[in-house]
Amino acid sequence: MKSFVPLFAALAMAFSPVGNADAAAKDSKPTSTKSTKAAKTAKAAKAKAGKARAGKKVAIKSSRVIKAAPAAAVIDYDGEHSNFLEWQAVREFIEEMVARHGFERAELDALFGQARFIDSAVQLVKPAPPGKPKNWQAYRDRFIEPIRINAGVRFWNDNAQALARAEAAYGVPAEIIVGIIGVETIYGRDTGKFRVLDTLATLAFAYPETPNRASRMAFFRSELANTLLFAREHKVEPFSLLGSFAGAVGMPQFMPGNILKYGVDFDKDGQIDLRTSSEDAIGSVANFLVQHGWNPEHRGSPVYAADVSPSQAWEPLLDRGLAATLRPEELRAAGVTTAQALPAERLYGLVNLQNGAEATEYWVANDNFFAITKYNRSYFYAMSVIELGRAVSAARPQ
Ligand SMILES: [Ca+2]
Repeated sequence: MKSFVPLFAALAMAFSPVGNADAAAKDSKPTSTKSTKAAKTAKAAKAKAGKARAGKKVAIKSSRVIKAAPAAAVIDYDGEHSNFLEWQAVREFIEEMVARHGFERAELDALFGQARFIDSAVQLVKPAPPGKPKNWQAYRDRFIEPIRINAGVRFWNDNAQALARAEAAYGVPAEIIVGIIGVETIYGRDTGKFRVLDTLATLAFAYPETPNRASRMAFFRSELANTLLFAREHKVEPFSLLGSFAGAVGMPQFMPGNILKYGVDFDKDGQIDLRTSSEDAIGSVANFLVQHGWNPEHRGSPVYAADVSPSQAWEPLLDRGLAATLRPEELRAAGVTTAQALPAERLYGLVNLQNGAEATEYWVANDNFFAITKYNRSYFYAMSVIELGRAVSAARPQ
């Protein structure tokens, strides 16, 4: 979390965490609902292997696929039936939900009796193999492209009123909200088809062997609890919640804990519905950003193109965490210059965007850039959001 390098690993997986996410959610959030299809390669055999690795006591009735459930047409039935109720850790989880939150044991038994093991989720959370050098331009090209821009123009036109209302209420410009929802799910086109309960149960109790396994399992276990709490509080059938392989829900890909904390019923129909209500998605994204440091008083671009001196005196200013901590004079003294003058009395961060074999780009970023990185802990992500929002804005008829 401190170092930046791992941030990019998350990106590589494309699994956009919203996930937004708080620290823990990061690598999980991701944007990667998109890769669910690709991930489907993992089948029953691998599922068994995965479970064995996870060292769980599993009673798998392998490949007994259960048909059914209401929204069958949209649900991803990649999962196989796995009797979660026979897993010790699941029993403990249920007891905790009963003791701590007053759930009915029988009700939770019934839910977990129907949950499926989603092997593709296990495969997708594995660390990406060490790959090619980071390349901002290549990453950027995936998001700043005509299909996404055109969908963004439609989304903006269809939701101009809600976007203006969010801007007035939270001080977050339409351009940024449009950038986030576009990068996350192409404006709701790609929100994920997994039942959130299935993927979270799988990742909470059978996370693959990775160095951070314990903390990731704890994170998904808490998101599983959040899912049950959210469903109860908002009177939603828990299996009706659909999301990415990591449990991120709806147009803005919020993890359930973030829906509880930052979700907004912006269309005031009594429900927080991030999957089908654009207004709720818009209000929730704006609220999330404000709660994570978006400063409405910082008008204008969150980033300034920068040049760095050959002296390398600026190197120690890199990787200072996801926060603006540097005064303009510190940047200048270290050889960082911007064509546009930096508003004084504010703090900034130095951002480097690597371009493979090509020259690295440098930017000076303010609080608002770093607020976007709280949504997904990556410079590439935040810059894509800004650039997509700009491109959509420029493409709209004035
Ligand atoms: Ca609503």
